[in-house]
Amino acid sequence: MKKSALQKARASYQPKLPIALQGPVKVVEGRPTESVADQAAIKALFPNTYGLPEIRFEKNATPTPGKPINVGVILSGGQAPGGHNVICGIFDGIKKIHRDSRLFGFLMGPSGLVEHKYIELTAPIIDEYRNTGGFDIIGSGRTKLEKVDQFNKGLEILKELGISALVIIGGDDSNTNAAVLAEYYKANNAGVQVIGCPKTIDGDLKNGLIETSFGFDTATKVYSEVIGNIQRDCNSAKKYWHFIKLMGRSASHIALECALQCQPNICLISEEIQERDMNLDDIVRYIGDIVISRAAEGNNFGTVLIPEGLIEFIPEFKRLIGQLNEVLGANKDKVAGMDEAALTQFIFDNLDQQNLAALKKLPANVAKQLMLDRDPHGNVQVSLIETEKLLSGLVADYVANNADFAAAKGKFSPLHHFFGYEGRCADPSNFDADYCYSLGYNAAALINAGVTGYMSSIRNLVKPAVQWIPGGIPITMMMNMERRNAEDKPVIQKALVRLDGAPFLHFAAKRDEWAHNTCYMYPGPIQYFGPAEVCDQPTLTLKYEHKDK
Ligand code: FBP
Repeated sequence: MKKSALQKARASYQPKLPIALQGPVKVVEGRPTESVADQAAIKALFPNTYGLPEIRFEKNATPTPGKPINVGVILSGGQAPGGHNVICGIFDGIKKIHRDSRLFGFLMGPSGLVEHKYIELTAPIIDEYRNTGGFDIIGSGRTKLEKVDQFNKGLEILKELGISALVIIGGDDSNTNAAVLAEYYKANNAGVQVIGCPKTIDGDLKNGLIETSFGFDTATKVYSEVIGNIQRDCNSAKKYWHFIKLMGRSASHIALECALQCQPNICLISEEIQERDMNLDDIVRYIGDIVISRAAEGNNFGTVLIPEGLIEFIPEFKRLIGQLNEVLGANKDKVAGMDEAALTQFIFDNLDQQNLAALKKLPANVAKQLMLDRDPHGNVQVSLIETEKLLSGLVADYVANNADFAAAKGKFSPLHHFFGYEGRCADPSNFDADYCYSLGYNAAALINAGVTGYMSSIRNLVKPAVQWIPGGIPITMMMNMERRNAEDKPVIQKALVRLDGAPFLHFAAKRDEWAHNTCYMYPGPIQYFGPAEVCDQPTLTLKYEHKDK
């Protein structure tokens, strides 16, 4: 395969490892853990993997002889920069334990395990993918691994290949499934350990012990570069309002991080909109009033960042989506064969008046999207909803009817962007390259320690990589019970933007100034080579959160 100059130079980058993982390790066990909520229910569902202690690895003076291990790996869900380095870290980690260890990659996500589709990841393959973006080494998929027959089908191939540990690299849903699988294999003495790794550009798989998910750093840096470029264009021509939707299925961490990096005129934070019980008209008024006041200063331009998941947080639409989920979840078999017209009618007949009114308020394409398109986890496919166009259209109507805007001879010319896929497969930043390699290497150490149902954890991430703290967190510790598809399920609690957290508070303190003055920042492209203060900086979210501690 022909390689670009950067690909060639980047291939030889040696990711930095925490000092504790650079040689033999010893396991330090913490106290038994509890789940974040619903302890009795989670304990009953995970009798074999509940309450396990946290684990920390420390440097050990004496090496212990290791045995060869066969390990399987799965990439699950949306791509995130650094996934290949997790796999490289696992490979190098298990080879360090014993040179006869082998790594097998299941193809196209969890379905590869169930359908017995795999390849052996050998050194030449691994070397092709070091420090590269994408998940193409084995592919990814969104099949939900949740049924006993899937677990048993998976076990057949694991046994056949002599695999005694499986690493699932995924987001909150996939790691929830990893915990369920770990419990099942433990309960059935299957002899297979299951380890999770925290992946998602959305940044919402984090808690007191998992500081960030991998990919968030690189993806937000890519988006911030482009937002900065748009802002410079916008400030040069001074004639467009740019409505920029940013990925992040539910949480607004990506939008918030990009706002901190770029200082746009407006950034909506879904969690705040929900907390303040703002409806669509309130949001339009908020944006419109800023457009009008900037027009009064002769500034008919600006930038608006919109989190992808916004619609689900506007209380009137959240209620609607909640009832849609209930109705469709409870009637799975009935609706399965319906055509679009029949399904629409079924939904209209089953929604209450308030929710029907909310649905009818939306333009036809958005309403259709809410009703018809779901992913395999039952989630609304928010990335397909064009909220940026919905909002700019409503803002155009709002300012057109405003006397001050007319008196100022204001102009409103919106342009639309959606940044998501542009960042998901970028070459990992130094931070993600190091973090991912460490997560993988650490997963190998967890396997060697004999544990199951743990998530690979690397902490102290605002410090240089050598000072990072490796270890493992029982996945059950992050769980609570939530309503999904009309059923109560144990799931990892999603980390939404905290309105009392330092990143949001910093943004909230500055946003009025950013709205009315033009304070744009231009972060520029990710730098892979150069001084650490340019190349190795973590996200501002991580920095502010650490200061908060
Ligand atoms: P994960 O939660 O699986 O990491 O996916 C993140 C994400 O990029 C979201 O931001 C986005 O809503 C979704 O994937 C889009 O997924 P797809 O490309 O499968 O439609």
